[in-house]
Amino acid sequence: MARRFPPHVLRPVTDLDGVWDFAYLGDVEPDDVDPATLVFDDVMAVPGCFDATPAYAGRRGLAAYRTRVAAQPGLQRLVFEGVQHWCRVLWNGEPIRDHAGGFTRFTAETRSDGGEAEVIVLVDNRFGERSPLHMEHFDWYHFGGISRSVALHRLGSVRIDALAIDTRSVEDRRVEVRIDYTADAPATVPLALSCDGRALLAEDVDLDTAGTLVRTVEIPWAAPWTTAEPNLSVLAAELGGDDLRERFGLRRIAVEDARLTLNGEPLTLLGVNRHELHPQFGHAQPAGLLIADVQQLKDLGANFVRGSHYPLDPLFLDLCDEAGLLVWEESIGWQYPVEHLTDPAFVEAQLAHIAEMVAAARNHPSVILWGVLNECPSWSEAGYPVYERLLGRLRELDATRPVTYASLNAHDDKCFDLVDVVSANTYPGWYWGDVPGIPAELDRIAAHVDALGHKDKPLIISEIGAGAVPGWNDANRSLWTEDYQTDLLTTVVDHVIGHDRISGLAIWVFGDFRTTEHRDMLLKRPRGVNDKGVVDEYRRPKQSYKAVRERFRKL
Ligand code: ADA
Repeated sequence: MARRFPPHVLRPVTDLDGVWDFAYLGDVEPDDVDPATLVFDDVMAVPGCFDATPAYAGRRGLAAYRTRVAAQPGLQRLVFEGVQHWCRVLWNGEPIRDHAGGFTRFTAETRSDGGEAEVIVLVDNRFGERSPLHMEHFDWYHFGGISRSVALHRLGSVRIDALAIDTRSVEDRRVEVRIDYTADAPATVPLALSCDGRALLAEDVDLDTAGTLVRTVEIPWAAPWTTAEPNLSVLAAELGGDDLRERFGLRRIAVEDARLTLNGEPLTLLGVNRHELHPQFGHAQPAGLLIADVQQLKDLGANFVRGSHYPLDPLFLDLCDEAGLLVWEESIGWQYPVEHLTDPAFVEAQLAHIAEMVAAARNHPSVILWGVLNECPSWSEAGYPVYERLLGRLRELDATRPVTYASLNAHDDKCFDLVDVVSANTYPGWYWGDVPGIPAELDRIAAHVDALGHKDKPLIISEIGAGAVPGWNDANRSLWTEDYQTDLLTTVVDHVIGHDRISGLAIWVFGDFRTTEHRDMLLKRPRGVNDKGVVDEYRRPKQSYKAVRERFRKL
């Protein structure tokens, strides 16, 4: 997998990315598949999305991927960084794991006697009960496939399952290190911590069959992580012959006087929402594309990116760490109806998904905010307990970052008391109202939030924008032209920059992207594309890009 540091040096890991055997099965239930009779008559890229290739464009159904691996005797762990959006993993024909939900890392484990093994992954991109997190009406195209990297880890008798590094004091260069482990049997084994190649600690520890080791260490040479100087360190843990490395930055994110602060300095967040979609690759994001996106975000003068509306590619977060970009990382969601939001099966699936999101992203200094449930029923009494549960879970998993969600309509929202940061999506000048009315509407939102008693919470305009068909201009500067989009976005940016109450802006959206096949939505999306991007789906800048860039870069 493409990362910017090696997570393992001792543990044997085989990268399984490449070209796998492929069979499109279509309208077949996973339980009815006999792996012995599968005919693999095609090939597919891993990572990749099968329905982003011309041969399978538009297909919704079951697909089978196959590869062969060299196993060693003992415990084998397959690590999937993301599969869209339901899958069953089979090892030599035996199911070893089902997983629901795209965009997050999960593992599948089995014991092997060694030798060659066949790995089959049944991948389902249909909507329905098996995939409660994904719904057809969402405003993006749900591409299917093994969309992120896969690796095979060969495990010994002691395993480091997670390594969390939290800054405890920037001034004292102090971090807390937590190691989750499992072991075949209780044992006394050596533990060593090092950072940037320098030893920090070495001792013997008594292990149970599962547990967490917590140590606090000082790293005197580490400089703080800031947007201007994104200093990073790599911490390595070794335990009983196994190892895991994580990269982190010394930094403290907090809410002070209605602003988000980074190491005590107030932040003004200026940026964009960003989908991980591409016409040719679907949700799979080649490294070159991620690098190009980060280059463009920096060129735009953005310091902030909201990962709308699901957990982002781990390499993108690595690149944001290095570029000093600030990231809002959120769990999957898009206007779930109340009945769906309150369904216990959905809540359980969200809780599992949130845990996977936090596990994968918690050590990235660029991630400054956790979010949930974009534009869901935070206006309903019934929705309140679900927001409370999910936001509460985020806080339990990580007390070091503020939590938020993007509200569909700030004026009738009922859940703002549950967040640290209030975030409002709003489309004046597009779905309603006009461009000259935008400043008054933004002020009205700010006044309303204050009147509700949330004066002390930072306020972010988490979405605002207008559609622009690439290259479309006319003398009337009318809806769908690049001219209109430019007028709207410059009005927004000019009003938000220097605003005494609004300290964050995420323009909707960075790049154009394919929308759902749902007819109601297609009728509102020329070319089947949500074209509110400041660049098109191939990242070619529109007129608005230049205008926003001029303004963002002044800061
Ligand atoms: C909403 C939603 C976005 C997108 C946007 C739009 O605010 O959160 O995902 O659908 O509207 O383009 O209308």
